Formats: sequence, C-alpha cells, structure tokens
Amino acid sequence: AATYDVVATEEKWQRVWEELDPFRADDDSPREKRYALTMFPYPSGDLHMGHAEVFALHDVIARYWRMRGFEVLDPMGWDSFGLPAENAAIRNDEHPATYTYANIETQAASMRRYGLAFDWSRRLHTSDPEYYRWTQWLFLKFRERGLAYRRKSPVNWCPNDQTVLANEQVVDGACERCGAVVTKRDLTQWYFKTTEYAERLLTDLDQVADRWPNRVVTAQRNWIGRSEGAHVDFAVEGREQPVTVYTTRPDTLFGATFMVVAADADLAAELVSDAQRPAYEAYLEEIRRASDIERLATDRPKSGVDLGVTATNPLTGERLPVWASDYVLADYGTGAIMAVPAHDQRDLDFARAFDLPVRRVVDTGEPDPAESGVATSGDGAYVSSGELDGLTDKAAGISRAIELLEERGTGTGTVNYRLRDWLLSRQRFWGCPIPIIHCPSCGEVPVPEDQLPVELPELKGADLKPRGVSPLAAASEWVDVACPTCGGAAKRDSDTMDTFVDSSWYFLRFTSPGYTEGPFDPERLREWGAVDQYVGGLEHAVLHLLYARFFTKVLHDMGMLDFVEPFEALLGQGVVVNQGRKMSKSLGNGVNLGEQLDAFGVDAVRLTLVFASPPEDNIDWADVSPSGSQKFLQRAWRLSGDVTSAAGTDPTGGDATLRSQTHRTIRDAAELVEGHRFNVMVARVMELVNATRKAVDTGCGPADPAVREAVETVAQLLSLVTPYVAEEMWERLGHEPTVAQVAWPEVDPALLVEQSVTAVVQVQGKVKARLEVDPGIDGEALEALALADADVQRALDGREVRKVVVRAPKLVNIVV
Ligand code: ANZ
Ligand code: ZN
Repeated sequence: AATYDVVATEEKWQRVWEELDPFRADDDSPREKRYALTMFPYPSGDLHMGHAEVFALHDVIARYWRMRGFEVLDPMGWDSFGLPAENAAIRNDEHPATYTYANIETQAASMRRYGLAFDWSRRLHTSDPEYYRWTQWLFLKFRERGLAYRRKSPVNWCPNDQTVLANEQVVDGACERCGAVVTKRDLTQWYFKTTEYAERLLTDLDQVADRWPNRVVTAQRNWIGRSEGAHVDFAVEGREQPVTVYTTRPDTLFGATFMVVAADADLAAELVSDAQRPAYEAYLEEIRRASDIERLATDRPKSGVDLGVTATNPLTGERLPVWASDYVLADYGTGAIMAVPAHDQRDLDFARAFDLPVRRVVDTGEPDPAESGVATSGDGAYVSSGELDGLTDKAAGISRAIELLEERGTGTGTVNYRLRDWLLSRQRFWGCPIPIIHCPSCGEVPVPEDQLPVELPELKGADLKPRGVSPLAAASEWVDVACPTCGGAAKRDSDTMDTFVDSSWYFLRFTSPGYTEGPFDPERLREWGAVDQYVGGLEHAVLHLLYARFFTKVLHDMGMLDFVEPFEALLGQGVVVNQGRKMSKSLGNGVNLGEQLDAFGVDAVRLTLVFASPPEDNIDWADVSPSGSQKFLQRAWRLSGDVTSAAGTDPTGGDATLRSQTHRTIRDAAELVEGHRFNVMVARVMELVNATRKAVDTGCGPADPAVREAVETVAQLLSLVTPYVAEEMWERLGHEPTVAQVAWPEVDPALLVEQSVTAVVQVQGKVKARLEVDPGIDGEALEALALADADVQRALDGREVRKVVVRAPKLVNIVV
C-alpha cells in the first residue's frame, strides 16, 4: 500500500505497549539512573493543546535517555484536590471525587492514546487517602520543627471563592483563579515558615541557574526580594518601646522629616492620640473598603492621617510627626517607615499632599526635589548630614550611618526579604484536612500518627457551598472528636491545605509510590536522586517551584534526602495560541486536542508541535500544518517498504554519501536533543528522508545496505517524536518490537567527514560557478576544475587570465 492506516496503527501499538510494558522503571537496574518529570495535571476536563505540547516535548527527552542506555524514571499522576472539582460538584450536586476520578480516567486514556512513555505502575493521585496521609504526616513534622504555625493577621480573601489566598495567588490584586478583586480579612490561619529559608531559597538558585530559564530564576529572586538596609529605632513619646523602621537608605536619616506607620497595623491603633482617634478610625474604614488594586495603584493620590504623636530622630534628636497611611504595607519590613521626601518619590508625593517639609541631604546635581517635585535617589555629596558631610558615595554613606547607629545602640544593619510565610489554610472541602484537633484545655493537639490519615467525610455538592467557613466545620460528626490528650470534647481543625502543599512533594513519592513507612523510601530516593529534567508551564515560575524547593530543603534538614534542589534542570515550554491569540471560549478560537488527533492522528499532531518552534516559543496553531506532518510521515513510512536488503546486512561498502549523511544525522540529533533544539532535530530527519528517497529512486537503489541503514535510523530518531509510525517502520524492516527499547545508533567517526564541499568560483569578484568538490582537494586541482567549468569559460569570454587566487577547497578567484 502507498499509505498506512493511522487509526489501525495506533490501536495496534497501544495493545503491544500495554502488553510489553517497555517503559517500566527498574529500581534495581545496574544502569545509570535518570529522572525525567513533567508537571502532573489538574483533572479538570480532558487534556488540551497545552498538555499535548508539554508532553510531546517531555517525551522526546525521556525516550532519548532510554535509547542512550539510562534507566529512566518517567512517572505520571494527578494533582487531584482543588477548587475546579469542588465547584463542579456544587453545580452538579455530587461528591467532588466523582468528578475528579472520572476526569482522571478520561485524561489517562488520552495520555495512553497520545503514546507517552510513562511508567504507569507509579501512578498516584494527591486526593487518595494513602497519598494525603503523608501530606498530613509532613505537616505534623514541619510543625514539630516550628515550621508550621497558626497566627491571626489580615489575609487575602477571595469573595468569590470564599477562601483565603496565599500572596503568591494574588496577581495584581486579583484572585489568580477566578479574577475576583481580593479583599482583606483578619483571620487565624496556618502558615509554613518559608521566611526561615529565604536566604537558602535565594542562594541555592545559583546551583541550578544555568539549567533553568533565566526568567524563572529572576522571578524567584524577585519574589524572595532580598534587600540590605538597617533597622532604626525611633523613640515615641508616651511609649516605652521605640518604633523600629526598616530602611534601605539609613544614610538619608538626616533628611527624615516625618514617620509613617501602616494604617491597618496594630501599631497605628496603639500609637494614635486620643484627639486623633476619631479621624484615624474614619480613615481606617475608608481604606478597608478599598481593594488592594486601588491601594497599590501608583497614580492614586496619597491619603493618610496624622496620629498626633511625635517620634525622635535617633541621630539628630529632632522631633518628627507620626502619620498613618495605606501606602506603607503592614506586612513588609516592620510596617513603619522613616519618610525622606527629598529622596523617595512616594514620601515626596505624601509630603506635598499634606504640606510636610522636604529637606535635601544628598546633592546629586539635579534640581532640588522640594521645588521640582521629583525625588533624587542617585549618588551625590551629603549635605546637612552631620558626620556624613564630605562623603560622596552612597555605599560609604550607608555603612557610615550604620556605624553611627550601632555605636549609639539605636539601630543595626540588617537584611530584609519580600518573601512572606506561606499561608496554607483554605476554607474549602476538597483538599487535604489539617491533622490538628483543637481542645479547650490542651490547645492545639496533633492527630497521633497512627490515626492518619484524617479522611474527608462523605459530603455532597449541596453541603459544599462556600459560606466563608470551611464546609467541614458544619459536618458535626466529623468535626466533634475526643481530644487525643485529655479525652475531653474537642474539634478537628476544619480547614484544608492549599493544593500547592500536595504538589510540593509528589516527585519524591514517585520513587516509591507504594511505600507505607513514610512519604517515600529514602533508600529508593537516594538511588533515583533529584529530578534530572523537569518540563512544564512557566505559569508556575514562582508558586509551585518555590514551594517544592522549600519542601526539599526542609526534608534535607530532616535528614530524609541528600540533595537541596529538587529540579536540576528546567524546561519551560511556550503556549499554543490560535490566530495570534490565547485560546479562549469568548474568542471562539479554541483548538480541541481530541478533534486534532481524530483528524490527523497522534503522530502528526505530536510532530507538528515539536517541529513548529524551539520549545520555549509560542506556537500559533493557525501557522502550522498537521496535514503536512501527516504527508511527511507517510513518506517516511513508504521508505520502510522499499528496503530490499535483508535485516542484519552489513552496511560497510554501501553507498558512501548516504551513509555519511546518516551518521552525521545521528551525531547531530544527539547534540540537538541534548540542547533541547528538537525542532531542528526533526528538520534533520526530514532531510535524511529526502536523501534516502533520492538514493532509492535515482541513486544506489533499494538493495544498497546504506538504504536500510538510513531507514532504520529514521525509524529510531522518529521514535522520539512519533512513536506509532516508528514502531510500524521498525516492524516492517523485520525487527521485533519495540523500537523504543533499541539502543541509540552508533556513529562511525570515519563516516562523519563531509563527502563534498561547495567551492565558489569568482571572475572579477563576481560568483560565476559553484563546484561540488572533495574536501581534501589541493589548490592546483581545484584551479584546473574551475578553469574547465563551462560557466566560468563563458564568463571569461576568451580574455586572458592574469591571476588566480585559490583557497582550497572553498574559493577560486580569477582576475583578468
Ligand atoms: C527611607 C528611605 C529613603 C527609603 C530613601 C528609600 C529611599 P525595598 O528596597 O523594596 O526593600 N519601606 C520600608 N518598609 C515599607 C513598608 N512596609 N511599606 C512601604 N514602604 C516601605 O524598599 C525598602 C524601602 O521601602 C525602605 O527604605 C522604605 O523607604 C520603604 F531615599 O526608607 B526607605
Ligand atoms: Zn485536651
């Protein structure tokens, strides 16, 4: 036949793979081990084009490593707790598990169809009790180490999802999930102490920086937000304790003209004078109504209120008024600042709004900020700055100011981080229960380890409607328990954990998914080690990667694993768009993966995604041609029917030109895959297919063993991208399945020399001919060939040759 039956081929090989199970990772293998991981999906709906892309790219790497002789761990599972399932359950009045596990089966079937080389024996779901038992266990271990704690504070609240959100889940003031404007609420919540690991989360990035995308490393660094500065103590009248501010510019202390406290911090309420209290309370009301989006907008006029007290500048003794405003954040630094309007624009805007003094202390040569309204922040000569006068360098000014403060005991140099502790409680049902019991006499009591997991009760959709407290709180049979310590009446913690907790350690469990003595078998993990290559979407650049890094470091400190960074290399793929725009329901430009697979077949879709662009770039589905991919695959497959030499024939002595191209393609393909230039690798295979077709039809003919060698190579290289047609070709060439288990073809270095190079012949500096010559040709021979060429003769037109410059084997320049 001239074409193969795509559907029949898919069905056939799915059965064979099922039977032979060629991708199962052997824990006891003597081979060198590699761990390839792609981010596991949420089970909301079926797989989409985005999944198709990331899985296709990931599969190239995993399959390549296998062919290179590594024992490869390539597992898959589901991040199966979370809001989409809960919201669907409410809509359909069913249990979230019904929706979740139905979708998991749908996605699993699609993954099988998609021909992914996963080890299915390690499949896990974070919503299975045998998984979340260990999420709970880890929570308790973190708590024992003081890394999980409860505190009351203003938290981000999504009024739509009726739950709190971590800082990382608030994007430009809106809920990352639903887009609703996030407000603040005072709640007692559980936190992980990520701040304790801030420095290590930052410095350990250096270990992976050259194998992670730059923008991810930068995003992590910015999120951690390390800055160096000083804590400065200001005495405040009528208060025993000084008020400490955090500043990155202690050198501008002589220019401080007032102080500002975060209006919504307890400190403001404590400091305010009786006379100013009504004004303060009115202001507080006003800002509580404003959303974070409004508060953070830079063009918003500054607002605030005078607290009616004064603070003393520790270096000058000067008295400064203390104000409260919402431009100072309660949960950054100390929640209080010294305002230096001449050198900080936010302070200057505030000073101008309330007619407060502006005093320049660094002369940068720019106009005086008091007049220009533009704060200056560069280096310059210190003026009106006491002992700093005479200095001209910011760094010197800062260290001198810190010395002065430390001498007087009114301040210290310090490092500050933007990173906050990770708020992990959620007031939702479909998540991992927090294994704590609250007892009126014993306080917080951990659920004893032998009683884990604390399983979710059997609630239905109707009971899950968000009401601001967790639906679990209303499940009295579940909530009311005896205190494990005193036996008295007590209540379970009714919040569940952020689903990012579940995904912070799943990659560890894949190394020993059935393990019952702990979250993972430390021995097995030692053998597999950290993830060698992680592939996934960069929307997780901050959240998931930061949390997983935090978990890894804590587990390292617990002595449970020996590495400190979980993902040694990271590949982030672009997104698949259509007609230049993100696919969306409202634009009606969505591309349905299932329909594409039906229309073109799995291989053609995979090939299209891999070939379309470098992995990090976006793919516009409007610009690609899955039907072109399909035609190419048929062409490649036809070659496997043309080969007439027997399997096992020695290729030595076969057509040298074709053999050379085959071996150069193998060598380059390895380099290209390792450099993640998969699209170029595909292009090289396409060239080899064309060259082989030519050799069959008009060259050495189908019986030449070089043809067999070339077609076998095509099958092996294609198996990284289009496994179905590759298996089919391999079988047609007379081999046993599967091609995926065959070793990477060996390169013969003797065949790597180029068989010919192109020499350019110029007459009077103009190109007149191109000659295919032997790379080893000498100058004399090349000159003779050039002069004998018909086009060159025509260009010379009988004129006398005065000089010939030869640079063998590439150039001949003839001067007349
Ligand atoms: C005085 C000063 C003078 C400042 C000057 C800057 C320039 P980063 O670099 O982001 O750490 N700040 C401190 N705590 C704040 C809070 N809770 N809310 C809003 N602003 C706060 O920023 C540190 C600087 O941001 C600090 O240094 C402080 O203003 C302000 F010419 O202190 B600075
Ligand atoms: Zn008790």
